Amino acid sequence: MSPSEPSAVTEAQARHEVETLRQQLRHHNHRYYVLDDPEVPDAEYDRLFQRLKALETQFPALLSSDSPTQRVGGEAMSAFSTVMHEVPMLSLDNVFSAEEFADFDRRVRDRLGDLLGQGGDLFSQPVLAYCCEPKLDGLAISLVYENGVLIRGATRGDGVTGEDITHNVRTIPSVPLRLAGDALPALLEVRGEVLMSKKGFLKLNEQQTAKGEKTFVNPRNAAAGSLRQLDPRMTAQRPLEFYAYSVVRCEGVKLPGSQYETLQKLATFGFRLSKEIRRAEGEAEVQAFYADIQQRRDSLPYEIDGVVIKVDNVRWQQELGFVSRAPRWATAYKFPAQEAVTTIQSIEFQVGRTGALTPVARLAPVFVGGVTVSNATLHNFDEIERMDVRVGDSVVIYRAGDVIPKVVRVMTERRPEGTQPVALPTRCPVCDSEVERPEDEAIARCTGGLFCPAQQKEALKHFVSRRAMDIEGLGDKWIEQLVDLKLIKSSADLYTLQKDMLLPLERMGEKSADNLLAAIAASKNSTLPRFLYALGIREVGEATALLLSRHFGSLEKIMAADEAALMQVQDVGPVVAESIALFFRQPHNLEVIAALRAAGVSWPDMEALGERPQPLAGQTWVLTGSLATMSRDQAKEKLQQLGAKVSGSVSKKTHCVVAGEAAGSKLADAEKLGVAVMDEAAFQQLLQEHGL
Ligand code: D41
Repeated sequence: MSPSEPSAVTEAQARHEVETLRQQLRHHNHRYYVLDDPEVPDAEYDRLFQRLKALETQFPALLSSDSPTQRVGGEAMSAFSTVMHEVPMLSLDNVFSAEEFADFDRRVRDRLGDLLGQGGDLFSQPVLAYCCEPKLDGLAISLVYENGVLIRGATRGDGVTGEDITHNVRTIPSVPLRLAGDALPALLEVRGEVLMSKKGFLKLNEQQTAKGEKTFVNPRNAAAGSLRQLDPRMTAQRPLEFYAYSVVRCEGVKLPGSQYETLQKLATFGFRLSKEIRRAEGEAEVQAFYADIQQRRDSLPYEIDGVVIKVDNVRWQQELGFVSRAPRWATAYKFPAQEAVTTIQSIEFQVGRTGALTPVARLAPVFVGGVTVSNATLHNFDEIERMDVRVGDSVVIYRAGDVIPKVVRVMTERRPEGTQPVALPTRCPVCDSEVERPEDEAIARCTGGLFCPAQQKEALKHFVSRRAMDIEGLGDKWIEQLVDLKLIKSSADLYTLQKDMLLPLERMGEKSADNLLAAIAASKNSTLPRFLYALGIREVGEATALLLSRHFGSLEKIMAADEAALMQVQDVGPVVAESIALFFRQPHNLEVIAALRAAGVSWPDMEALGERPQPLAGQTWVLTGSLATMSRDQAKEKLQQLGAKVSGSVSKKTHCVVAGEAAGSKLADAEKLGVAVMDEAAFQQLLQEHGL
């Protein structure tokens, strides 16, 4: 049942439920707004809130002015002085589905009636223009400017009164202290969102860890905590940003009659706007905007929890007006929840490529962020100890895009009796070898090495992966079977596989067996950096493998290098050097390498490559669109051979962008920033000139 549907309860039952809901909501409000320490995810709060609202709609007699539905927000913090908002800061109603948004659109058009019809022709349905904005997940604030000078910043508070945080907002670099331009309003009040970018948040948490201080749960809490600092010097050190989204008072300058254009006007005053803001004609275009943003959500620089859709025409906004504290002309169109509460049914340990034991929580299935989730990672044993997660606990899990869901918090207040702390296994759950955990490390490992089937499987999956030996079609399922049937143990065994060994595998046909063998054979022609990366040496990722290859030129030289020699390589420090040297001291690894070479795995000599002049050294290049003559990875490899760094995004420091077919926003960025752009033909020519 959706929370807004009428339910079959009597008024007496409803009275009881309403009281309980109000108590719960007040409690959560206090935790959230006053203590800044929420106990439940927003989605659970929303659910309670929607239920209360539905009951109050069904039984208007139960409505009372002190209901949480009649007051959005919390109390002003006592340490800051309280300010009254000249124009109340409204809240937003929510819709959660395409149907609900279509209803909103229909309601608005019905209300506008004739007004909207004017100018449209007789046969077409009049469509309404909307200003579409991402719903930034930060804190709403209000800024007042007199004659172009910032005189006050205030939090939203309960919408009527907030806290005076002028000293703190002044430290936020994207808040203009003085408006730009020369035709300035005598008075301007701007509303917007203060937030912390995902990058800024990660960096802040790193610093907090380094200082031995408490880390923040998410960017929103970090922004709230930073804005609430009593000492503005503390706030100044936090990477806060301000994005403007509306004007409520403006005197002395005439503003455009459209929300979208008003925002553009704010940009000319020096305010920052989200780059995602668009104007949409009609409901269908809004739905497309929503779908597009939802799909790109994870790659945005900040967290958002939906979009905000506003009637673009300001005169019509006034016509539509407000209901209680929310405008009728705007709505938040929310994404499905990304956090949810569930219980832990068991905790298991998975063994990775290097033997690391990763604890995984098996969960009571729960719907979160659009999918049902029944597993979540707990990262490592330290994390278990830090959170004191136990089997039977209620936990908050979080899921971002395609990222593996993780347990973010244990609700110890709901812990059942008789639970036990989780113990680190003393033996590997896969091969029964001893588990070791060095004093100073968070990670516990199986000591079985490549005798452990779990480590064999993971090492093989890495070896065949696209950026390593790139054996197409040899997926995880085949590797699991091959190892379970003891047909292979190490990467070298792959090259001894015969068709009659493959055919008994589940779901393996003649054709797939032939294709697999062909792909394995093709992988024998490799490159030194790929081969080195494929070996799976701890601490040696793709970039390090490339640097090592360039520096030494041959596998023999790398194998012969001692730790001092290894540390001559760019980016190789003592930890990496030790790991490499250790790897090449293991007789087992030397045997596998010899067997691989005997099977015919080879690469062109890189000694010559090592001395290749690096005409693009010190330059940063960006690839965009698809190239007809090579894959993006191949193009990247070639650019790196010429000494260039290849980056994923365009900035002022980019030297050149190579634009293939269907190049998108990166090309636009390049043009905006005046960065050189090269097409595929020119790129080909450049490569040829340098013998590639
Ligand atoms: O990005 C946001 N979080 C956002 C919040 C936005 N883009 N626009 C908003 N517009 C409004 C109205 C329509 C009332 C001017 C809002 C909010 N309000 C809002 N933020 C917190 C409560 C209300």
